[in-house]
Amino acid sequence: LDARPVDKFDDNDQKPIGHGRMLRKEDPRFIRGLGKYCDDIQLPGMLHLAILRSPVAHARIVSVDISAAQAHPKVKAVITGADLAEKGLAWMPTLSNDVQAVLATDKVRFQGQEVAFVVAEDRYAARDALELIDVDYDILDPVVDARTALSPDAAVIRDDLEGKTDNHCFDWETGDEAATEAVFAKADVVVKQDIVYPRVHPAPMETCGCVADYERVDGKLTLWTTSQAPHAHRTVYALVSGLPEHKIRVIAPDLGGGFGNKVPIYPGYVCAIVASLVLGKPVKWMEDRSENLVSTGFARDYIMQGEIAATKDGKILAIRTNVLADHGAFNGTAAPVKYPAGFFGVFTGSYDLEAAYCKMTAVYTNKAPGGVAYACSFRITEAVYLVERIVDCLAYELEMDPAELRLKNFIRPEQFPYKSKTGWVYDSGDYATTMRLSMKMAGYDELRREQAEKRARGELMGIGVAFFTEAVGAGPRKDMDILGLGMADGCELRVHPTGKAVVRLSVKTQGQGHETTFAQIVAEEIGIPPADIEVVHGDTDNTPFGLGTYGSRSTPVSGAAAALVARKVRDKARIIASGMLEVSVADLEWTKGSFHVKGDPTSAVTIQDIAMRAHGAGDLPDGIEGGLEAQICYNPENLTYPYGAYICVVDVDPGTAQVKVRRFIAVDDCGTRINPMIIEGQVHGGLTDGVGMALMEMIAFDEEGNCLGGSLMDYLIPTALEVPDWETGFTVTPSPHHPIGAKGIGESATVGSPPAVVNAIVDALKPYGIRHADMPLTPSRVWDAMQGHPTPP
Ligand code: PCD
Repeated sequence: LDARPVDKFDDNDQKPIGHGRMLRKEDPRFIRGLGKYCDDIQLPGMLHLAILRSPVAHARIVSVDISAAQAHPKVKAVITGADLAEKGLAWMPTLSNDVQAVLATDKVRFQGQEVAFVVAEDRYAARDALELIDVDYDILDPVVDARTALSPDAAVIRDDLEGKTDNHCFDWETGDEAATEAVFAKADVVVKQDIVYPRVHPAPMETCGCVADYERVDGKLTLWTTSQAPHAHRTVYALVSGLPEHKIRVIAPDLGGGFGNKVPIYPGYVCAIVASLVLGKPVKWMEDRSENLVSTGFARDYIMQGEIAATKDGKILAIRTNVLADHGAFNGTAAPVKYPAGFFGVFTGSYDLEAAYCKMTAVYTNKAPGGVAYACSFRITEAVYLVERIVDCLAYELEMDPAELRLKNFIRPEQFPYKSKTGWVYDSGDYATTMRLSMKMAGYDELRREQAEKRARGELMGIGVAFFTEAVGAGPRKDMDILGLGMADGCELRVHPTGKAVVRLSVKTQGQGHETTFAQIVAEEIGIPPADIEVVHGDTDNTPFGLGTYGSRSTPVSGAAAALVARKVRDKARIIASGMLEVSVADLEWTKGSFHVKGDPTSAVTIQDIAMRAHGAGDLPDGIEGGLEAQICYNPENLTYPYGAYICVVDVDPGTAQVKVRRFIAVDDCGTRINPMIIEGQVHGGLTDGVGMALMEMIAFDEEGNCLGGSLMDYLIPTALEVPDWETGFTVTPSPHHPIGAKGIGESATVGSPPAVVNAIVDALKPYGIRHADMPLTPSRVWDAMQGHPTPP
């Protein structure tokens, strides 16, 4: 392993970007178990924190008796909501300008809510002591179903908010209601369908946790934490705690997956900080699996009604939707402030429409807070599911082939940049080419013939088509901020005297390979091999400010920053080279890794020569300071709009209603591809996620508000057994405004695959006259659908 070449850049034919199989720089440590995660942090004198959680969904807290827990010999502190309230720390802001209880004071509002915490000498003692705390709860009626949350007799969950008399959270709309109504009125065909995207959970392999270490002498707080956005978290801690920001260092070490779960600030982090401040000792808090599933950011939970209007020959005219959004007990959505429904506005999909309108109502319920963008650039997953399902419903009613229907309605290449009817400016695309490639790879016509034969024999084979467009790469900062922090990202590049470099990022990899791909981007621009470029990330003391990794924004925003900072260094290198070669700057030509005098390739200086010169003795050209480094902050001009065409083939067993995903063809277009192997891995992971959501994942609740998905025995996530060998392909349509033309890819497959799988299952069930069934399509749900029973709410 040690001898393994990290990359083959020495081979001069290989370009750092797009290099076929460049291996990941981080993998030698990961595959040998040498990654360093939060729970690996061990500090002298470190104490352990455990959280007491509410067993019920809705109750008034009558009393909390901690005396027995305090008496436990290994316990150092027991803290309740009342203790935090005294210090003004019982409530904290959420990322969407709501407030959330750090520890409950008045009421508990969801099962699993934080009620008190214990700090002890070891993890076991801390957990044991939780059992010694006696809480008297006065049980209240829980509000579990979003559909009845606004009924006048529903208990009011958020009576902590002044003047609150119902469970209304917010209203939101986009598009043109009247124009849409007019188009619907003249349409030949209108199809309406209720569609639910159930509550699911990101469930990363590593749960959330932290180690807080407050040094009383120098007043410095170091927080090792599972954070996808270390800089933003640091600022929030500074604002809330009053600790000076330069005295807070947030370190996100290796993360065992994030998937949006590690974007919010959870009460546990705040508890650990408080504990370290109070005790003057390092304090570790790590969730267990159930705590993660029951209490941390969920995703989706949208109850949607979709309507589509078309001509009888299949020209789609308009889409309209009404959404009821379940936000749980506190609005913990992580989305840019101006977008309470995230980027749901892209529900018009990849189609050229005359009009569109969405009306949304969000409600509070007695469920865990969240609304995180689980592999979904802020609610795009829901939007894509809605449009791709409703388009299939239209195909069903018109008896048209779903691929043909899509091809007929795509935004055409010459229409880009395309402004959608809800105001989004799609940067570039050639949808029909990507769709046709996926059909070719699938052998689409042959599949349809096979299906017809099987249907004649009573076999249930389904072919599902989905085409998606995402909007990823938040900023631009004029439109987008989180808690007032503009969505731009910094990048710093230093080239050392010997020509090795360090690039410092504001984004934070969670497994997707930034240590490799950002080195590739810089290598492409300044010609230093990727192996000679160290990528530093996840430490606020050692990286420039920026808003972090989620919504597939690292490549669109920080990737652009990395390219531009490298160009800035190259510009300086050019001036130094002109001094070295004693020619004017205009007479120099750049070939990968060196400058030479035009027309004389032998008179070259390499970037390494220039680096030594920049740091060496003697004069530099006028006005040039020593050193070879630069820093920038990149504010994206627009989002990037990756897209893809997915085709799924399923077989449904008519006797057991079990679904087998037999084939899955995914053709993605993320513009310029930096590392094809990593992209393939991202797509494989996302497709697996999508199959999981379509077939088995759901965080459900019983009528008392008990979470039924609190373990991996109950919340089923897919394994290699449930998924086929993926068949992937790609087209390349660069983003016109990104310096290297790259778009995001990390979430594409999770966004695009659920509708492909569901469309395939519904297609298989066509002989039963079924037009729609709700996820997750477990055997029992498919069976019910086959018996003509609608999906239960
Ligand atoms: N790339 C390339 N090329 C292109 C693009 C991209 O190569 N064109 C690559 C890069 O570099 C990186 C990846 O790929 O590495 C990705 O990217 P992006 O798309 O940019 O993204 P990011 O930002 O980086 O990341 C993020 C994402 C998300 S968002 C999610 S969910 C998930 C994904 O990522 N997560 C994860 N993936 C993954 N993987 C892993 N392994 N892990 C994890 O955790 Mo959210 O919002 O958070 O929900």
